[in-house]
Amino acid sequence: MSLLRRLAQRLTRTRGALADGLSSLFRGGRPIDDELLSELERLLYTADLGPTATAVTAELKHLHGRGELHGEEDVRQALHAMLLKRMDQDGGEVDLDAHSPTVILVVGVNGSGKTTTIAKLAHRFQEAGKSVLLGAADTYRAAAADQLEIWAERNGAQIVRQHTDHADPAAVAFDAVSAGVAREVDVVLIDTAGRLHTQKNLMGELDKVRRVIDKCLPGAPHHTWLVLDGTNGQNAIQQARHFTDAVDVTGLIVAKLDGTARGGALFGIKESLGLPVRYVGTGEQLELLEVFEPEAFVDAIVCDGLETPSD
Ligand SMILES: Nc1nc2c(ncn2[C@@H]2O[C@H](COP(=O)(O)OP(=O)(O)OP(=O)(O)O)[C@@H](O)[C@H]2O)c(=O)[nH]1
Ligand SMILES: [Mg+2]
Repeated sequence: MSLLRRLAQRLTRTRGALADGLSSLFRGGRPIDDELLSELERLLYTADLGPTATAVTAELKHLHGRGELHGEEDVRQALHAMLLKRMDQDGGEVDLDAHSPTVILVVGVNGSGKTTTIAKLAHRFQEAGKSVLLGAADTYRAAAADQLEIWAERNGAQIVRQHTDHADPAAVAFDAVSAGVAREVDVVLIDTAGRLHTQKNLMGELDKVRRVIDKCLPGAPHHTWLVLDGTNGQNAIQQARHFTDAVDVTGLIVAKLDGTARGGALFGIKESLGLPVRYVGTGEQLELLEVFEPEAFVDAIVCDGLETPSD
C-alpha cells in the first residue's frame, strides 16, 4: 500500500475534518459565498490549523473575489497548494550512511511517545538492513529500560543499559556510543527520560548528555529529534520551544496523529519552529511510523476519493 493510502487510512480524524468536511460543505451544490468560506474556516480550525486557518481563508476569499474559484474541486486544489507551500521542506529518510555509527538522541516531554518511537525507528532501520544499538538513558524510571530491553530482545537489536537505580544518563549514553563504535553498528538510538521545562536541572542534563556523546564520538549526536504528542495540536509549539531553547534540536517527530483531528497543527509547528518534521507516528504498533513526505501528508488530509484500496 502506498504511503499516501496508509496515511489516509490512519489520519482519519484530521482527514474527516478537512477532506470529508470539504465534501460536506458543497453537498447539495452550494455556491461559494462568504458563508461557505466562513464554514470552511471553522473546519480548518477544527483540524487545528490555528493562525494558518485565517491566512488560508483570506487567500481563498481573494481568489474567489478574482473569480478563480468555481466549485469544490477548485477550492480543494487551492487549499492543497496553499498548505503544501507552507510545508516546504525536503521529505524523505535521513542519510544513515554519512556517519559510522549515526547517533540519534531522542528527547521530549513525559509520555510524548519517545520510547515507542525509538522502537519503531529501530524496526524501520533494521528492515532497511541497518544494525541498531539502543542506549537506555532514561534512568529515572526503572521500567523505562525494561520497556526498551523487551523490545530489543524480541527484535534482535542490541541494548546498553544499567541495572542500578538513578544511574547517570550521560554515562549510559557514553557507554552506548562507545559500544556502538566498538561493535561497528550502523545506528545508535539514545532514549531519554521525559522532562518538563520547569525542571531546569533535567533540561540542563540534556546538554550534558550531548556534550558527553560528542566527547565519545566527535560530531555526535548527528541528530537530536524532539518527539511531540500530536494530540496536543498547537499547544505542542510552546512545549517544543522550551526544548529548542535548551538543546540543539535538529528535527521533529510528531507521534499519535492517528488519535486526533488536530493534525493540521503540523503546519504551525513546522512554521513556528523552523525545524523539519522527520516522521509521524500513526498508531501504537511497531510499523506505524511513516517518513514525513509533505505532499503525501497534504494529499492524505485534503484530497477526496482515497477510500478505495487500489494499491
Ligand atoms: N495511538 C498512538 N499511540 C502512541 C503512538 N506513539 C506512542 N503511543 C503511545 O503513547 C504512550 C506513551 O508512549 P511512550 O513511548 O512510553 O512515551 P515516552 O515519551 O517514552 O514516555 P516517558 O518515557 O514516560 O516520558 C504509550 O501508550 C504508547 O503506546 C502513536 O503514534 N499512536
Ligand atoms: Mg520513555
